[in-house]
Amino acid sequence: MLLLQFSTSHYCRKARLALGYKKISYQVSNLTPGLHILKLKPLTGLTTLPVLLPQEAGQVEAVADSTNIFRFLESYCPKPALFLPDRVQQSEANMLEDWLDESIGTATRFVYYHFRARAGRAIDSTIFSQVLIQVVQKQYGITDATAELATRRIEIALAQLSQRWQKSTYLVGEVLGIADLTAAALLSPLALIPAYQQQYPWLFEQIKQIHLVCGEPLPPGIEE
Ligand SMILES: N[C@@H](CCC(=O)N[C@@H](CS)C(=O)NCC(=O)O)C(=O)O
Repeated sequence: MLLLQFSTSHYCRKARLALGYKKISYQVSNLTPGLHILKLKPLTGLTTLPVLLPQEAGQVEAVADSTNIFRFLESYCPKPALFLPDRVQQSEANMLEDWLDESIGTATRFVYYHFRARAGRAIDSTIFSQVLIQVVQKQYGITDATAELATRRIEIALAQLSQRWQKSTYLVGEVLGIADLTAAALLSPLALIPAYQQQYPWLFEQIKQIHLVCGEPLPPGIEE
């Protein structure tokens, strides 16, 4: 299998966690932001990464979107399961996964790039990195005001996740599932922001444990 990705994308990390959890061997191809559209549009009709190419007879050519990649991997390799056998619990996990994907992953992007362009500039102050950050900020409309709204959304999300994770180790049910992997990947960029490290140590411990279970290298800002 081949995973088309941006190496630093938290949505691509989400797909890698699932591949790792299921111990599926795969290779990655890192696309260049901007030029990625030339490859993706004809392949999937979308412009976003990750995209998984199963590269096997009898399988689809390409699976676009991290949520679809979860579904594909579950049917391709059912064990270990990422979907819960209880339908009600899985429905709750689906809802959490969608909320994390559509709302919280985006909010993390806003807070992270806003930080990287200002107080976190020293993380990588090269012209290339700073130009890329400016392009991302323009593309998504990241400003002081929109980053502030995103910060509030993350606060609400972390209150919800802390209740669930502290109650039972997993967000839904008694085993690791799609909601856990999604939260671990999509909140991981916050590890580079000192204020989050100070206020939410349990979050980064949980992200670390999930990465270890999945055999995925730890995100920047989280140490062994
Ligand atoms: N809902 C999508 C979101 C993926 C996404 O936003 N990917 C970003 C990288 S983090 C991307 O490819 N952006 C490039 C673009 O929109 O052209 C998923 O879960 O796969």
